[in-house]
Amino acid sequence: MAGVVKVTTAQEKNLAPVMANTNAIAQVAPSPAPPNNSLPALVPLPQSLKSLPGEALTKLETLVFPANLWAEAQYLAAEIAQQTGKNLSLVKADQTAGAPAGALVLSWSTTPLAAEGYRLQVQSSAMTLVAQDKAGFIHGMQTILQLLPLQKGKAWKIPALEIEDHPRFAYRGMHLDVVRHLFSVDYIKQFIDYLCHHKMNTFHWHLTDDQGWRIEMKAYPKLNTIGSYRAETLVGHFKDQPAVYDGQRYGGYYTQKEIKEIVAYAALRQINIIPEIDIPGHSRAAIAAYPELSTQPDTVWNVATTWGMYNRQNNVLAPKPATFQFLETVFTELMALFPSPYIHLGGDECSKLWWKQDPKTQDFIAQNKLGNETGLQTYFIEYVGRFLQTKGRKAIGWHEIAEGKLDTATLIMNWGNEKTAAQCLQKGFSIIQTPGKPLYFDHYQSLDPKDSLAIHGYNPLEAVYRFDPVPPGMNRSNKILGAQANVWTEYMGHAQKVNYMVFPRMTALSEVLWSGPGKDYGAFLQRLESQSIPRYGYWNASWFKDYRKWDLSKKPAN
Ligand code: TNX
Repeated sequence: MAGVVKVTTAQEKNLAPVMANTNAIAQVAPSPAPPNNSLPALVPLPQSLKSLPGEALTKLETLVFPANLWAEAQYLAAEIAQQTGKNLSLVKADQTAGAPAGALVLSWSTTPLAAEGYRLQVQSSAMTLVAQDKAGFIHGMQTILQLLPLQKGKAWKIPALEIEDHPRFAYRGMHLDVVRHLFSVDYIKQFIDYLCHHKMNTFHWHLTDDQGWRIEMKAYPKLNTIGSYRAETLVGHFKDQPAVYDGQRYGGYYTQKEIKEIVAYAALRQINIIPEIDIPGHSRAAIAAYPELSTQPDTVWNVATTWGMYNRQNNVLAPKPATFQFLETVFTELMALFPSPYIHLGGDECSKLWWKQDPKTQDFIAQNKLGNETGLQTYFIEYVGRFLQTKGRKAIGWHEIAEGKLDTATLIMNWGNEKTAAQCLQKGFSIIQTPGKPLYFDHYQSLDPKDSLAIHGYNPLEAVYRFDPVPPGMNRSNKILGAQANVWTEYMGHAQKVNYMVFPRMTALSEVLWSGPGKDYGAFLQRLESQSIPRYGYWNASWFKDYRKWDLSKKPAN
Protein backbone atom coordinates (compact mmCIF):
# COMPACT_ATOMS: atom_id res chain seq x y z
CA MET A 1 0.00 0.00 0.00
CA ALA A 2 2.08 2.86 -1.27
CA GLY A 3 1.51 6.48 -1.97
CA VAL A 4 -0.36 7.49 1.16
CA VAL A 5 2.34 9.68 2.60
CA LYS A 6 2.75 13.26 1.57
CA VAL A 7 6.45 14.12 1.89
CA THR A 8 7.09 17.77 2.63
CA THR A 9 10.49 18.62 4.09
CA ALA A 10 13.98 17.80 2.89
CA GLN A 11 14.62 15.59 5.86
CA GLU A 12 11.52 13.60 5.22
CA LYS A 13 12.38 13.20 1.58
CA ASN A 14 15.29 11.03 2.71
CA LEU A 15 12.78 8.76 4.35
CA ALA A 16 10.62 8.48 1.29
CA PRO A 17 11.80 5.00 0.25
CA VAL A 18 10.89 3.52 3.65
CA MET A 19 7.66 5.39 3.79
CA ALA A 20 6.51 3.86 0.55
CA ASN A 21 5.65 0.92 2.74
CA THR A 22 3.11 2.04 5.31
CA ASN A 23 4.14 -0.69 7.68
CA ALA A 24 7.63 0.69 7.95
CA ILE A 25 6.54 4.19 8.75
CA ALA A 26 5.86 3.47 12.37
CA GLN A 27 9.53 3.11 13.11
CA VAL A 28 10.24 6.56 11.76
CA ALA A 29 9.86 9.52 14.07
CA PRO A 30 8.75 12.51 12.05
CA SER A 31 10.74 15.64 12.57
CA PRO A 32 10.18 18.37 13.46
CA ALA A 33 7.11 17.35 15.42
CA PRO A 34 4.44 19.99 15.98
CA PRO A 35 3.76 20.78 19.64
CA ASN A 36 1.98 18.05 21.52
CA ASN A 37 -1.14 20.09 22.07
CA SER A 38 -2.00 19.71 18.42
CA LEU A 39 -2.43 15.98 19.00
CA PRO A 40 -5.96 14.83 19.69
CA ALA A 41 -7.07 13.63 23.12
CA LEU A 42 -7.68 9.88 22.93
CA VAL A 43 -8.99 7.47 25.57
CA PRO A 44 -7.61 4.93 26.24
CA LEU A 45 -4.27 6.49 25.51
CA PRO A 46 -2.59 4.77 22.54
CA GLN A 47 0.81 3.14 22.99
CA SER A 48 2.29 5.57 20.50
CA LEU A 49 0.84 8.71 18.94
CA LYS A 50 2.97 10.92 16.75
CA SER A 51 2.40 13.92 14.55
CA LEU A 52 3.22 13.60 10.90
CA PRO A 53 4.17 16.54 8.77
CA GLY A 54 1.57 17.92 6.46
CA GLU A 55 -1.87 19.44 6.48
CA ALA A 56 -4.82 18.16 8.43
CA LEU A 57 -7.39 15.88 6.88
CA THR A 58 -10.60 17.79 6.33
CA LYS A 59 -12.84 15.38 4.49
CA LEU A 60 -13.37 11.78 3.50
CA GLU A 61 -15.60 10.48 0.73
CA THR A 62 -15.04 6.74 0.46
CA LEU A 63 -14.40 3.78 2.68
CA VAL A 64 -12.18 1.27 0.91
CA PHE A 65 -12.07 -2.22 2.41
CA PRO A 66 -11.14 -5.81 1.59
CA ALA A 67 -14.11 -8.09 0.93
CA ASN A 68 -13.57 -10.07 4.12
CA LEU A 69 -14.10 -6.93 6.21
CA TRP A 70 -17.50 -6.22 4.72
CA ALA A 71 -19.45 -6.34 7.99
CA GLU A 72 -16.84 -4.28 9.84
CA ALA A 73 -16.78 -1.68 7.07
CA GLN A 74 -20.55 -1.39 7.20
CA TYR A 75 -20.37 -1.00 10.95
CA LEU A 76 -17.82 1.80 10.68
CA ALA A 77 -19.71 3.61 7.92
CA ALA A 78 -22.91 3.48 9.99
CA GLU A 79 -21.14 4.81 13.09
CA ILE A 80 -19.53 7.64 11.11
CA ALA A 81 -22.85 8.55 9.49
CA GLN A 82 -24.63 8.58 12.83
CA GLN A 83 -21.95 10.62 14.52
CA THR A 84 -21.05 13.14 11.83
CA GLY A 85 -23.88 12.96 9.30
CA LYS A 86 -21.40 12.00 6.57
CA ASN A 87 -22.29 9.00 4.40
CA LEU A 88 -19.12 7.49 2.96
CA SER A 89 -19.45 5.43 -0.17
CA LEU A 90 -18.24 1.89 0.33
CA VAL A 91 -15.70 0.54 -2.13
CA LYS A 92 -14.66 -3.10 -2.00
CA ALA A 93 -11.03 -3.47 -3.03
CA ASP A 94 -8.75 -6.28 -1.92
CA GLN A 95 -5.61 -4.71 -3.26
CA THR A 96 -5.24 -1.03 -2.68
CA ALA A 97 -2.31 0.10 -4.76
CA GLY A 98 -2.45 3.45 -3.04
CA ALA A 99 -5.08 5.30 -1.15
CA PRO A 100 -7.16 7.46 -3.44
CA ALA A 101 -7.70 11.00 -2.22
CA GLY A 102 -10.55 11.26 0.26
CA ALA A 103 -10.38 7.58 1.17
CA LEU A 104 -10.47 5.83 4.49
CA VAL A 105 -8.67 2.59 3.73
CA LEU A 106 -8.90 -0.62 5.73
CA SER A 107 -6.05 -2.95 4.95
CA TRP A 108 -4.72 -6.24 6.35
CA SER A 109 -1.25 -5.84 7.76
CA THR A 110 1.54 -7.53 5.89
CA THR A 111 3.89 -7.38 8.87
CA PRO A 112 3.25 -8.78 12.33
CA LEU A 113 1.45 -6.64 14.88
CA ALA A 114 0.65 -7.42 18.51
CA ALA A 115 -2.63 -9.28 19.03
CA GLU A 116 -5.58 -6.87 18.73
CA GLY A 117 -3.17 -4.17 17.64
CA TYR A 118 -3.63 -1.67 14.85
CA ARG A 119 -1.80 1.09 13.07
CA LEU A 120 -3.56 4.23 11.95
CA GLN A 121 -2.19 6.87 9.72
CA VAL A 122 -3.86 10.17 8.92
CA GLN A 123 -2.63 12.31 6.04
CA SER A 124 -4.19 15.36 4.49
CA SER A 125 -5.79 13.34 1.74
CA ALA A 126 -6.53 9.97 3.30
CA MET A 127 -6.61 7.79 6.35
CA THR A 128 -5.33 4.21 6.56
CA LEU A 129 -6.15 1.64 9.20
CA VAL A 130 -4.01 -1.50 9.23
CA ALA A 131 -4.51 -4.56 11.46
CA GLN A 132 -3.92 -8.27 11.42
CA ASP A 133 -7.02 -9.44 13.24
CA LYS A 134 -10.60 -8.22 13.24
CA ALA A 135 -10.26 -7.02 16.82
CA GLY A 136 -7.45 -4.72 15.72
CA PHE A 137 -9.72 -3.19 13.10
CA ILE A 138 -12.56 -2.70 15.55
CA HIS A 139 -10.24 -1.03 18.09
CA GLY A 140 -8.73 1.17 15.41
CA MET A 141 -12.22 2.16 14.34
CA GLN A 142 -12.95 3.41 17.85
CA THR A 143 -9.89 5.62 17.57
CA ILE A 144 -11.14 6.93 14.22
CA LEU A 145 -14.52 7.74 15.78
CA GLN A 146 -12.71 9.66 18.51
CA LEU A 147 -10.82 11.68 15.88
CA LEU A 148 -13.98 12.68 14.04
CA PRO A 149 -16.29 15.44 15.26
CA LEU A 150 -19.01 14.31 17.61
CA GLN A 151 -21.58 16.43 15.93
CA LYS A 152 -23.43 16.30 12.64
CA GLY A 153 -22.37 18.86 10.08
CA LYS A 154 -19.35 20.11 12.02
CA ALA A 155 -16.16 20.75 10.00
CA TRP A 156 -13.51 18.00 10.12
CA LYS A 157 -9.92 18.79 10.99
CA ILE A 158 -7.80 15.79 11.90
CA PRO A 159 -4.10 16.53 12.17
CA ALA A 160 -1.69 14.36 10.20
CA LEU A 161 -0.62 11.67 12.62
CA GLU A 162 0.32 8.12 13.16
CA ILE A 163 -0.80 5.76 15.88
CA GLU A 164 0.64 2.37 16.75
CA ASP A 165 -1.45 0.68 19.32
CA HIS A 166 -2.16 -2.57 21.12
CA PRO A 167 -3.56 -3.61 24.51
CA ARG A 168 -1.57 -4.26 27.66
CA PHE A 169 -3.88 -7.08 28.81
CA ALA A 170 -5.58 -9.85 26.85
CA TYR A 171 -8.66 -9.80 29.10
CA ARG A 172 -10.45 -6.47 29.38
CA GLY A 173 -13.97 -6.70 30.65
CA MET A 174 -17.08 -5.44 32.30
CA HIS A 175 -19.66 -7.48 34.15
CA LEU A 176 -23.35 -6.70 34.42
CA ASP A 177 -25.85 -8.25 36.80
CA VAL A 178 -29.25 -8.45 35.06
CA VAL A 179 -30.84 -10.40 37.91
CA ARG A 180 -31.27 -7.92 40.70
CA HIS A 181 -32.57 -5.59 38.02
CA LEU A 182 -33.33 -6.38 34.44
CA PHE A 183 -32.31 -4.25 31.46
CA SER A 184 -33.75 -4.15 27.96
CA VAL A 185 -32.16 -5.86 24.97
CA ASP A 186 -31.50 -2.39 23.58
CA TYR A 187 -29.63 -1.39 26.70
CA ILE A 188 -27.55 -4.58 26.68
CA LYS A 189 -26.53 -3.69 23.13
CA GLN A 190 -25.77 -0.16 24.22
CA PHE A 191 -23.66 -1.51 27.07
CA ILE A 192 -21.77 -3.67 24.56
CA ASP A 193 -21.20 -0.52 22.51
CA TYR A 194 -19.76 1.16 25.60
CA LEU A 195 -17.34 -1.73 26.03
CA CYS A 196 -16.41 -1.69 22.37
CA HIS A 197 -15.77 2.03 22.42
CA HIS A 198 -13.44 1.53 25.38
CA LYS A 199 -11.51 -1.16 23.49
CA MET A 200 -12.62 -3.85 25.93
CA ASN A 201 -13.20 -7.37 24.68
CA THR A 202 -15.29 -9.23 27.25
CA PHE A 203 -18.82 -8.85 28.57
CA HIS A 204 -19.47 -11.02 31.61
CA TRP A 205 -23.22 -11.49 31.73
CA HIS A 206 -24.51 -12.49 35.18
CA LEU A 207 -27.73 -14.26 34.18
CA THR A 208 -28.95 -16.15 37.23
CA ASP A 209 -29.05 -15.56 40.94
CA ASP A 210 -31.31 -15.76 43.99
CA GLN A 211 -33.60 -12.97 42.78
CA GLY A 212 -34.32 -14.32 39.32
CA TRP A 213 -33.42 -16.57 36.39
CA ARG A 214 -32.93 -14.39 33.33
CA ILE A 215 -32.31 -16.74 30.43
CA GLU A 216 -34.90 -18.85 28.62
CA MET A 217 -34.38 -22.57 29.26
CA LYS A 218 -36.37 -24.89 27.04
CA ALA A 219 -35.82 -28.08 29.02
CA TYR A 220 -36.79 -26.57 32.36
CA PRO A 221 -39.67 -24.17 31.63
CA LYS A 222 -40.43 -23.46 35.29
CA LEU A 223 -37.09 -21.66 35.51
CA ASN A 224 -38.89 -18.99 33.51
CA THR A 225 -42.54 -19.26 34.52
CA ILE A 226 -41.59 -19.34 38.20
CA GLY A 227 -37.86 -18.61 38.55
CA SER A 228 -37.83 -15.44 36.45
CA TYR A 229 -40.28 -13.53 38.65
CA ARG A 230 -40.18 -12.31 42.22
CA ALA A 231 -43.23 -11.18 44.16
CA GLU A 232 -41.73 -7.83 45.12
CA THR A 233 -38.49 -6.00 45.68
CA LEU A 234 -36.84 -4.49 48.71
CA VAL A 235 -36.95 -0.71 48.89
CA GLY A 236 -33.88 1.10 50.19
CA HIS A 237 -30.72 -0.44 51.59
CA PHE A 238 -30.93 -4.06 52.70
CA LYS A 239 -29.57 -3.19 56.11
CA ASP A 240 -32.36 -0.65 56.72
CA GLN A 241 -34.78 -1.64 59.50
CA PRO A 242 -37.65 -2.26 59.23
CA ALA A 243 -37.40 -3.72 55.73
CA VAL A 244 -39.83 -2.15 53.28
CA TYR A 245 -40.99 -3.86 50.07
CA ASP A 246 -42.62 -2.31 47.02
CA GLY A 247 -45.38 -4.91 46.55
CA GLN A 248 -44.74 -5.05 42.76
CA ARG A 249 -44.19 -8.32 40.93
CA TYR A 250 -40.90 -7.96 39.06
CA GLY A 251 -39.10 -10.02 36.49
CA GLY A 252 -38.62 -11.34 33.00
CA TYR A 253 -35.92 -13.09 31.03
CA TYR A 254 -34.07 -12.94 27.73
CA THR A 255 -35.44 -15.35 25.13
CA GLN A 256 -32.96 -17.59 23.35
CA LYS A 257 -33.72 -15.63 20.18
CA GLU A 258 -32.77 -12.38 21.92
CA ILE A 259 -29.63 -13.95 23.32
CA LYS A 260 -28.54 -15.05 19.83
CA GLU A 261 -29.18 -11.56 18.55
CA ILE A 262 -27.07 -10.04 21.34
CA VAL A 263 -24.26 -12.57 20.86
CA ALA A 264 -24.11 -11.70 17.15
CA TYR A 265 -24.20 -7.98 17.94
CA ALA A 266 -21.29 -8.41 20.34
CA ALA A 267 -19.32 -10.67 17.98
CA LEU A 268 -19.21 -8.04 15.26
CA ARG A 269 -17.85 -5.63 17.86
CA GLN A 270 -15.24 -8.20 18.93
CA ILE A 271 -16.79 -8.62 22.36
CA ASN A 272 -16.87 -12.14 23.73
CA ILE A 273 -19.79 -12.74 26.06
CA ILE A 274 -19.06 -14.97 29.02
CA PRO A 275 -22.41 -16.13 30.38
CA GLU A 276 -22.69 -16.94 34.07
CA ILE A 277 -25.05 -19.45 35.65
CA ASP A 278 -24.26 -19.11 39.34
CA ILE A 279 -24.06 -22.46 41.18
CA PRO A 280 -24.10 -24.24 43.62
CA GLY A 281 -25.07 -21.28 45.85
CA HIS A 282 -26.96 -18.19 44.66
CA SER A 283 -29.49 -20.69 43.29
CA ARG A 284 -32.68 -19.63 45.02
CA ALA A 285 -34.51 -18.89 41.75
CA ALA A 286 -33.67 -22.39 40.51
CA ILE A 287 -34.90 -24.11 43.67
CA ALA A 288 -38.03 -21.94 43.71
CA ALA A 289 -38.80 -23.37 40.26
CA TYR A 290 -37.66 -26.92 41.10
CA PRO A 291 -37.68 -27.49 44.90
CA GLU A 292 -36.64 -31.10 44.27
CA LEU A 293 -33.14 -29.75 43.52
CA SER A 294 -32.85 -28.32 47.04
CA THR A 295 -31.94 -29.80 50.39
CA GLN A 296 -35.60 -29.52 51.45
CA PRO A 297 -37.62 -30.74 48.44
CA ASP A 298 -40.96 -30.39 50.21
CA THR A 299 -40.55 -26.67 50.75
CA VAL A 300 -42.12 -23.98 48.59
CA TRP A 301 -39.28 -21.52 48.11
CA ASN A 302 -39.96 -18.00 46.93
CA VAL A 303 -37.68 -16.28 44.44
CA ALA A 304 -35.69 -13.95 46.73
CA THR A 305 -37.11 -10.48 47.26
CA THR A 306 -34.25 -9.18 49.37
CA TRP A 307 -30.49 -8.87 48.82
CA GLY A 308 -27.47 -10.45 50.50
CA MET A 309 -28.79 -13.98 51.03
CA TYR A 310 -25.49 -15.53 52.19
CA ASN A 311 -26.20 -17.72 55.25
CA ARG A 312 -29.55 -15.98 55.69
CA GLN A 313 -31.84 -18.03 53.45
CA ASN A 314 -31.41 -21.41 51.82
CA ASN A 315 -30.20 -20.91 48.25
CA VAL A 316 -28.05 -23.97 47.49
CA LEU A 317 -28.41 -26.92 45.18
CA ALA A 318 -28.41 -30.36 46.79
CA PRO A 319 -26.06 -33.04 45.43
CA LYS A 320 -28.35 -35.62 43.84
CA PRO A 321 -28.76 -37.23 40.42
CA ALA A 322 -31.60 -34.86 39.44
CA THR A 323 -29.37 -31.88 40.16
CA PHE A 324 -26.45 -33.15 38.10
CA GLN A 325 -28.85 -33.96 35.26
CA PHE A 326 -30.22 -30.43 35.59
CA LEU A 327 -26.74 -28.92 35.43
CA GLU A 328 -25.72 -30.89 32.34
CA THR A 329 -28.91 -29.90 30.54
CA VAL A 330 -28.76 -26.23 31.50
CA PHE A 331 -25.09 -25.84 30.59
CA THR A 332 -25.72 -27.67 27.30
CA GLU A 333 -28.44 -25.16 26.39
CA LEU A 334 -26.13 -22.35 27.47
CA MET A 335 -23.21 -23.55 25.34
CA ALA A 336 -25.48 -23.78 22.30
CA LEU A 337 -26.17 -20.05 22.65
CA PHE A 338 -22.76 -18.73 23.63
CA PRO A 339 -19.62 -19.56 21.62
CA SER A 340 -17.39 -18.30 24.45
CA PRO A 341 -14.41 -20.55 25.19
CA TYR A 342 -15.03 -19.80 28.88
CA ILE A 343 -18.29 -20.45 30.69
CA HIS A 344 -18.76 -18.93 34.15
CA LEU A 345 -20.27 -21.10 36.81
CA GLY A 346 -20.27 -18.62 39.65
CA GLY A 347 -19.37 -20.48 42.82
CA ASP A 348 -19.25 -17.39 45.04
CA GLU A 349 -20.64 -17.14 48.55
CA CYS A 350 -21.82 -20.70 48.69
CA SER A 351 -23.29 -21.12 52.15
CA LYS A 352 -22.29 -24.38 53.82
CA LEU A 353 -25.06 -24.09 56.42
CA TRP A 354 -27.84 -25.83 54.45
CA TRP A 355 -25.57 -28.69 53.43
CA LYS A 356 -24.48 -29.13 57.07
CA GLN A 357 -28.07 -29.38 58.19
CA ASP A 358 -29.13 -31.93 55.58
CA PRO A 359 -28.54 -35.63 56.36
CA LYS A 360 -28.77 -36.67 52.70
CA THR A 361 -26.11 -34.15 51.71
CA GLN A 362 -23.95 -35.39 54.57
CA ASP A 363 -24.38 -38.96 53.26
CA PHE A 364 -23.28 -37.79 49.80
CA ILE A 365 -20.19 -36.12 51.28
CA ALA A 366 -19.31 -39.30 53.17
CA GLN A 367 -19.99 -41.69 50.27
CA ASN A 368 -17.88 -39.64 47.89
CA LYS A 369 -15.15 -39.05 50.50
CA LEU A 370 -15.37 -35.30 50.03
CA GLY A 371 -14.34 -34.58 53.62
CA ASN A 372 -16.60 -31.63 54.22
CA GLU A 373 -18.84 -29.01 52.60
CA THR A 374 -15.88 -27.28 50.96
CA GLY A 375 -15.08 -30.61 49.31
CA LEU A 376 -18.67 -30.74 48.08
CA GLN A 377 -18.36 -27.24 46.64
CA THR A 378 -15.26 -28.39 44.74
CA TYR A 379 -17.13 -31.50 43.61
CA PHE A 380 -19.88 -29.37 42.05
CA ILE A 381 -17.42 -27.09 40.27
CA GLU A 382 -15.29 -29.95 38.98
CA TYR A 383 -18.34 -31.89 37.88
CA VAL A 384 -19.54 -29.03 35.70
CA GLY A 385 -15.96 -28.11 34.74
CA ARG A 386 -15.34 -31.63 33.41
CA PHE A 387 -18.64 -31.56 31.57
CA LEU A 388 -17.70 -28.26 29.91
CA GLN A 389 -14.31 -29.70 28.99
CA THR A 390 -15.91 -32.59 27.13
CA LYS A 391 -17.57 -29.95 24.94
CA GLY A 392 -14.32 -28.07 24.42
CA ARG A 393 -15.06 -25.27 26.88
CA LYS A 394 -13.35 -24.14 30.07
CA ALA A 395 -14.82 -23.27 33.43
CA ILE A 396 -14.34 -19.94 35.11
CA GLY A 397 -15.54 -19.10 38.60
CA TRP A 398 -15.28 -16.68 41.50
CA HIS A 399 -12.24 -17.16 43.73
CA GLU A 400 -14.09 -19.03 46.48
CA ILE A 401 -14.09 -22.10 44.23
CA ALA A 402 -10.37 -22.38 44.86
CA GLU A 403 -10.95 -22.84 48.63
CA GLY A 404 -10.72 -26.60 48.25
CA LYS A 405 -8.38 -28.61 46.08
CA LEU A 406 -9.55 -27.65 42.62
CA ASP A 407 -8.31 -28.52 39.13
CA THR A 408 -6.01 -25.62 38.18
CA ALA A 409 -7.33 -25.63 34.60
CA THR A 410 -10.22 -23.60 36.04
CA LEU A 411 -9.82 -19.89 35.50
CA ILE A 412 -10.30 -17.84 38.64
CA MET A 413 -11.98 -14.48 38.92
CA ASN A 414 -10.60 -12.83 42.04
CA TRP A 415 -13.07 -10.49 43.68
CA GLY A 416 -11.05 -10.48 46.91
CA ASN A 417 -7.82 -8.59 47.40
CA GLU A 418 -4.12 -8.96 46.74
CA LYS A 419 -3.91 -11.76 49.28
CA THR A 420 -6.58 -13.89 47.61
CA ALA A 421 -5.00 -13.14 44.23
CA ALA A 422 -1.60 -14.29 45.53
CA GLN A 423 -3.12 -17.46 47.01
CA CYS A 424 -4.76 -18.42 43.72
CA LEU A 425 -1.57 -17.74 41.76
CA GLN A 426 0.43 -19.70 44.28
CA LYS A 427 -1.87 -22.70 43.83
CA GLY A 428 -1.18 -22.58 40.08
CA PHE A 429 -4.30 -20.86 38.74
CA SER A 430 -4.54 -18.18 36.11
CA ILE A 431 -6.65 -15.31 37.31
CA ILE A 432 -8.65 -12.30 36.28
CA GLN A 433 -8.56 -9.40 38.68
CA THR A 434 -11.84 -7.94 39.81
CA PRO A 435 -11.13 -6.85 43.39
CA GLY A 436 -13.98 -5.23 45.33
CA LYS A 437 -11.61 -2.35 45.94
CA PRO A 438 -11.63 -0.57 43.53
CA LEU A 439 -13.40 -2.53 40.78
CA TYR A 440 -16.85 -2.91 42.31
CA PHE A 441 -18.76 -0.20 40.54
CA ASP A 442 -21.76 -0.82 42.80
CA HIS A 443 -19.74 0.92 45.52
CA TYR A 444 -19.89 4.68 46.01
CA GLN A 445 -17.71 7.03 44.02
CA SER A 446 -18.16 9.79 46.58
CA LEU A 447 -18.51 10.19 50.34
CA ASP A 448 -21.47 12.49 49.90
CA PRO A 449 -24.31 11.17 52.10
CA LYS A 450 -26.77 12.48 49.52
CA ASP A 451 -25.19 10.52 46.67
CA SER A 452 -27.51 8.06 44.95
CA LEU A 453 -27.87 4.83 46.98
CA ALA A 454 -25.06 2.29 46.55
CA ILE A 455 -24.07 -0.79 48.49
CA HIS A 456 -21.22 0.62 50.61
CA GLY A 457 -17.52 1.35 50.16
CA TYR A 458 -15.65 4.17 48.44
CA ASN A 459 -14.21 3.48 45.00
CA PRO A 460 -13.57 6.91 43.52
CA LEU A 461 -12.40 7.45 39.94
CA GLU A 462 -8.83 8.07 41.01
CA ALA A 463 -8.64 4.70 42.78
CA VAL A 464 -9.76 2.96 39.60
CA TYR A 465 -7.25 4.90 37.54
CA ARG A 466 -4.39 4.08 39.90
CA PHE A 467 -5.28 0.41 40.19
CA ASP A 468 -2.73 -1.98 38.76
CA PRO A 469 -4.00 -5.51 38.03
CA VAL A 470 -0.42 -6.72 38.53
CA PRO A 471 0.64 -5.72 42.04
CA PRO A 472 4.36 -5.04 42.37
CA GLY A 473 6.33 -8.08 43.49
CA MET A 474 3.53 -10.55 42.80
CA ASN A 475 4.81 -14.01 41.90
CA ARG A 476 3.55 -15.69 38.73
CA SER A 477 2.10 -12.35 37.65
CA ASN A 478 2.19 -13.46 34.02
CA LYS A 479 -0.83 -15.58 35.00
CA ILE A 480 -2.88 -12.44 35.56
CA LEU A 481 -4.81 -12.24 32.31
CA GLY A 482 -6.38 -8.88 32.91
CA ALA A 483 -9.20 -7.33 34.88
CA GLN A 484 -12.83 -6.37 34.85
CA ALA A 485 -15.20 -4.21 36.87
CA ASN A 486 -18.35 -5.70 38.33
CA VAL A 487 -21.72 -4.03 38.24
CA TRP A 488 -24.07 -5.63 40.76
CA THR A 489 -27.43 -3.99 40.38
CA GLU A 490 -29.22 -4.29 43.71
CA TYR A 491 -29.36 -0.50 43.82
CA MET A 492 -29.55 0.16 40.09
CA GLY A 493 -33.20 -0.01 39.16
CA HIS A 494 -32.82 1.45 35.69
CA ALA A 495 -30.27 1.85 32.92
CA GLN A 496 -29.41 5.47 33.68
CA LYS A 497 -28.44 4.48 37.22
CA VAL A 498 -26.09 1.89 35.74
CA ASN A 499 -24.60 4.59 33.53
CA TYR A 500 -24.22 6.90 36.50
CA MET A 501 -22.32 4.18 38.38
CA VAL A 502 -20.07 3.08 35.52
CA PHE A 503 -19.15 6.46 34.04
CA PRO A 504 -16.52 7.74 34.25
CA ARG A 505 -14.98 4.81 36.18
CA MET A 506 -15.21 2.46 33.20
CA THR A 507 -13.26 4.95 31.12
CA ALA A 508 -10.48 4.97 33.71
CA LEU A 509 -10.46 1.17 33.79
CA SER A 510 -10.18 1.03 30.01
CA GLU A 511 -6.94 2.94 30.24
CA VAL A 512 -5.60 0.70 33.01
CA LEU A 513 -6.28 -2.32 30.83
CA TRP A 514 -5.25 -0.95 27.48
CA SER A 515 -2.52 1.60 27.97
CA GLY A 516 -0.49 0.18 30.80
CA PRO A 517 1.35 1.57 33.79
CA GLY A 518 3.11 4.92 34.19
CA LYS A 519 0.00 6.95 33.65
CA ASP A 520 -0.70 10.55 34.53
CA TYR A 521 -4.01 11.08 36.33
CA GLY A 522 -4.13 14.84 35.69
CA ALA A 523 -3.57 14.32 31.97
CA PHE A 524 -6.20 11.58 31.99
CA LEU A 525 -8.76 13.94 33.51
CA GLN A 526 -8.11 16.41 30.71
CA ARG A 527 -8.55 13.77 28.04
CA LEU A 528 -11.62 12.46 29.84
CA GLU A 529 -13.13 15.91 29.73
CA SER A 530 -12.35 16.69 26.13
CA GLN A 531 -12.97 13.23 24.69
CA SER A 532 -15.10 10.95 26.89
CA ILE A 533 -17.54 13.21 28.69
CA PRO A 534 -18.88 14.72 25.46
CA ARG A 535 -19.40 11.18 24.24
CA TYR A 536 -21.42 10.21 27.32
CA GLY A 537 -23.61 13.13 26.29
CA TYR A 538 -23.76 11.86 22.72
CA TRP A 539 -24.91 8.51 24.12
CA ASN A 540 -27.49 10.27 26.29
CA ALA A 541 -25.88 8.48 29.20
CA SER A 542 -25.75 9.80 32.77
CA TRP A 543 -22.44 9.99 34.55
CA PHE A 544 -21.10 10.90 37.96
CA LYS A 545 -20.02 14.51 37.66
CA ASP A 546 -18.17 15.19 40.91
CA TYR A 547 -15.15 12.99 40.16
CA ARG A 548 -12.70 15.88 40.60
CA LYS A 549 -14.01 16.56 44.07
CA TRP A 550 -13.97 12.97 45.32
CA ASP A 551 -10.39 11.87 44.95
CA LEU A 552 -8.11 9.69 47.05
CA SER A 553 -7.28 12.49 49.45
CA LYS A 554 -10.81 12.07 50.88
CA LYS A 555 -10.91 9.17 53.27
CA PRO A 556 -13.93 7.25 54.53
CA ALA A 557 -14.68 7.73 58.26
CA ASN A 558 -13.34 4.30 59.22
C1 TNX B 1 -21.20 -10.18 46.42
S1 TNX B 1 -18.98 -10.67 44.57
C2 TNX B 1 -21.71 -10.91 45.37
C3 TNX B 1 -22.92 -10.45 44.68
C4 TNX B 1 -23.46 -9.19 45.27
C5 TNX B 1 -22.30 -8.26 45.61
C6 TNX B 1 -22.69 -6.91 46.09
C7 TNX B 1 -19.84 -11.87 44.25
C8 TNX B 1 -19.19 -12.83 43.39
N1 TNX B 1 -21.07 -12.00 44.81
O1 TNX B 1 -23.89 -11.47 44.66
O2 TNX B 1 -24.34 -8.60 44.37
O3 TNX B 1 -21.50 -8.88 46.58
O4 TNX B 1 -21.57 -6.04 46.08
